[in-house]
Parts: sequence; structure tokens; C-alpha cells
Amino acid sequence: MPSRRDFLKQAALSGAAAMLGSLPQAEASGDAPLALPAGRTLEYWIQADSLPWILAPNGRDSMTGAAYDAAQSSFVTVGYRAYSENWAALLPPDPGIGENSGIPGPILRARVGDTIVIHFKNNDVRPKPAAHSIHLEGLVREMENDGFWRSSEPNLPGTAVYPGETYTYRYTAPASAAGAWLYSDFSASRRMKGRGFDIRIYRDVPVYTRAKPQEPSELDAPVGAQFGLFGMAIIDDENTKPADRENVVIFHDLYSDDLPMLVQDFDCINGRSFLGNTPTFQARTGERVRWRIGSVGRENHVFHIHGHRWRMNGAFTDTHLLAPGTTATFDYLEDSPGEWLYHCHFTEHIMGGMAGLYVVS
Ligand SMILES: [Cu+2]
Repeated sequence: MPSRRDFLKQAALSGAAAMLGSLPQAEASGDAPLALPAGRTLEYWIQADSLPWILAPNGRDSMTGAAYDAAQSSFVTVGYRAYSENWAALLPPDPGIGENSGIPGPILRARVGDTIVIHFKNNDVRPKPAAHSIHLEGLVREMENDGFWRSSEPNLPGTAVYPGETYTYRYTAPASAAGAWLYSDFSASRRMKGRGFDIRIYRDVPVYTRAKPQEPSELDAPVGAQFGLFGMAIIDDENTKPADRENVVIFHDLYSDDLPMLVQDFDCINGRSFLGNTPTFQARTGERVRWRIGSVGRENHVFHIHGHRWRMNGAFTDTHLLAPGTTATFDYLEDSPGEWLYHCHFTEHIMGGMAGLYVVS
């Protein structure tokens, strides 16, 4: 029996219109048929880079006035960055891929019907590097493109890409993929010592194994994602209205329990902590402003913007609850000039740095 990929390939070759008549309807996820007219093939060259990272580059929290010197808010992390073909040159910041500084990883964009090919290279050169992978939600893939490592089959291709190695992942975007999706490291570097797991060395790379199997463990968040190996994919379709601004926001936390090099916990937006350090977004009245928000880690967050409301799930609101691994998209016509706060509404999180500025002129 031909695989789904073979089927899509065949559909692309022989013309989607001819194939659609014989398609099983409402297959797999959602109501939309999986096969679509063949779109583009978009290639991304992505590297997991180890990087020095400063959570509060301005050295202070402009909400509370607290000071954070570089030693207090720096660590060596790992983030995804986009490169030109064959990982030849780091791509500059661009509205398409975003800042491309590492946290979050580059925005991956496609339209329904497109194929996304990710050429991934692990360039983790820390003294104790780890295997990494890419696990991208939302799109159609064969199992060998899922990037999900498990100890029962530790050598499945693409699930633990070791330092210096490469792997190519391939996905297609069915109609049900329209929207925003998260991607993250789901490799062998799972879980941390001290939470019921021990470290063993596998092919010179530390691997985390369960020490006391009978002990209830917390959610197995991938440790690479805890460091900053995550990003967002945005898939448009014919219903996606053009927007004048598109603000990508990922809420996440860094815990000193997990990352002992940190002097304290940090509540972060896109890899930065505290007002004045987190992204400042701009807009003008009359513009259509779109927010693509998501959350990674172990905490729930409540996204909120001062002075604004938007329609979501049939009702107007000014907050949105994000559980780990979820995203949301909403937009509005901007009509409220001012220097507004956007933030997580959990008290501990806003005080821990999860707040930013939204400036409307
Ligand atoms: Cu929060």
C-alpha cells in the first residue's frame, strides 16, 4: 500500500484535480482532505547553536527598578538559528523569520499545500554538548520526521542528532494546518537530574535516564526546550487576511532547578526577561495588528494586553489562557494610541519578568 507521502507525491505529479475524486474524505485530523494541489517546497537550513545569552541585556527591570548585572542574568544556552544553504551563513533578522537570534528559533512560514524541508545541523559546542532534534507540531509527516526520541529505540534517525551531525525533516501542510504551531527539541537530552532522573553517557553525550521508575515524575518537558530550543511555524491559507503587523510572542520559564548556572528563576518572553528587555512591539492606529502567541514549558500563562480587546471563539476578550504547547492567533484594527503593557497575568510571572511594551502611535 502506498504511503501518504507517496500518495501526495503522486497527486502532485498527476495533477491534484484528477486525484481528488478518489480521495478518502475527512481523513485523519480534521474535516479537510489531506491532499491538496501541489504547493511550493520550502527549504530551511537550521542549526542548533550554543550561544552566550543575556536574559536582561539592559541590566534592569524598568517596572520594579531592580538591577540585574550581566553575571546575574547570563548563561550559555542552545537555540535554533536559520542559515543560508548548507548552513553557510547566518541569516540576518527579517520580518519573515524574525530576529533569528536563537530564542525563539526562526519563524517557519508556509502556505497550505506547501512542503517544508528542514535541514538540521547540531552545532552544540558546549563542553558537555547534547543530542538535539526538531519536533514540529501541526503538519503532516512520516514517523521518521517526528524527531521524538525514546530509550527503547535510541537510534531512530532524526530523534537524536549528535553534535556535528545533520538530519533532514520533511512535512506537508494540509488545509487543517492553517494557523500557528510550535516546534522544539524532543531528543535524547530529555529531563534533568534531580527530578527522578540520572545522567548516563551515550556516545559521549549525556543522556538522562529515569532513576526511580516507581516514582511519579513530572511532565517530561524536553530539556532542550527548557534551554531555548523552540520556535513557531506559521501556516497561512486563503482565509488569512493580510496584516500590517504580526507579533510573535512565546512565553517560557527558565528555572535554576533545571539550569544550575542561573542565580534565580526567570519568566521570559522570547528569551528575555523584565520590562525594557523583552520585545517592544510597535503599531499605528488604523493598522491591522495580528498576535501569534504560544507557551513552552511547565506553566500556564495568561496573555493580556492593556487597553485592547479582540474577538476569540465568538466573544470579545482581553486575555487568553495558554497551557504548555499551545498557541493562539488573533487580530484587531488598532485604535488605541499609547504605551501599553502586554504581560502574563499570573502575579509571580509578571513580577518574574514576563512583561513587555506595546507602543501605538
Ligand atoms: Cu505566566
